[in-house]
Amino acid sequence: MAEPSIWSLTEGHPEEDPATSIMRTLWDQPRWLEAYHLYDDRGSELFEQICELPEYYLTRTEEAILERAAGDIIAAAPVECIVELGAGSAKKTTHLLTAQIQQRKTGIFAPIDVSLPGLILSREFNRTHLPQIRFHGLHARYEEGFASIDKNLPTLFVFLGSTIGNFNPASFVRFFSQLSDAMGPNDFLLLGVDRIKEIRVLERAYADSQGLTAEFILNVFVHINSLVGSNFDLAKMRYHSWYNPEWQQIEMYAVSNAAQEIRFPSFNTSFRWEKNDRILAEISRKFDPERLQQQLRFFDLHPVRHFTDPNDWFSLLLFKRAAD
Ligand code: AVJ
Repeated sequence: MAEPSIWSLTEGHPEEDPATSIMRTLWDQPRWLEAYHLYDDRGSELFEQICELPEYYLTRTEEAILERAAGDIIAAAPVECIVELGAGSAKKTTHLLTAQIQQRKTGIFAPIDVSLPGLILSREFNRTHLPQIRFHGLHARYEEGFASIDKNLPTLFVFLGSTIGNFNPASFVRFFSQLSDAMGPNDFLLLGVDRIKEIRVLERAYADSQGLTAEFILNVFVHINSLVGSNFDLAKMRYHSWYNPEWQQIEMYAVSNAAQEIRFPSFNTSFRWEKNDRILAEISRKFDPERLQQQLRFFDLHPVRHFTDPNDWFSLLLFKRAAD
């Protein structure tokens, strides 16, 4: 019997389950949500549409850098396997896989994602366009996926799209500790990060004229209702975002239009969501690449190369894991 090409690790894992995460962070002060809840099927679809928006420069800027740098990156990282974290439909990674085939004939591609439709698209794309690459999808959260990675296989970990910007300082540290532990000596990490820049450019990217970003952010409450049976009502809330210069991050909120009772029947509890009170649904941190390179030394990740675009808006950073 053939092995499945997409493995699911979402059942029976020791990590906190989504409902518990929601019930924990909504009772925190200020109320907030972990970003992965945004990526249900609808959310993932909306995010793919956001990537096409004229205001949302991140995706196309990163892809242009990657297109140009893929050959250099693969040459600098002699690996057999490419693990992509939060891959989505993994369109951008095609540049790396193509360079891998050109330079080494074969390879393994192991995308990890919490959303299944993207993995399925990516598998189809692989089957038709990159038959020299063995596909091994993992339907899981990153931390769960790490456990099943073979440390003896020379691997390039790829974390693109400035997804790292979703992590607050505590999750940032946890993420890089776990990632660094999962990496074998001499493995590589390619990290795509959005850079600190003019506030107007930043704010426009998260307040598009079509209202897609608002729809994406508020959709998380539809998803939460279906997960925990709560009564969030999209007609009684609005989207608000701004760039917090002190924390160097875009903050994306749902704001209550009127005092309302939010009930969680299966947990036998509720809270009063006062008019104009906010729930922080997502943060998107912006980075200084040199400073980030310094910070990641703490996790035994050493800078190898830095690629950017003509505007210095986005950076692709290549790191090498130090041998223990
Ligand atoms: C997927 C986390 C990189 O922060 O720019 C886009 C998510 N949210 N528009 C970002 C997002 C609203 C995106 N990341």
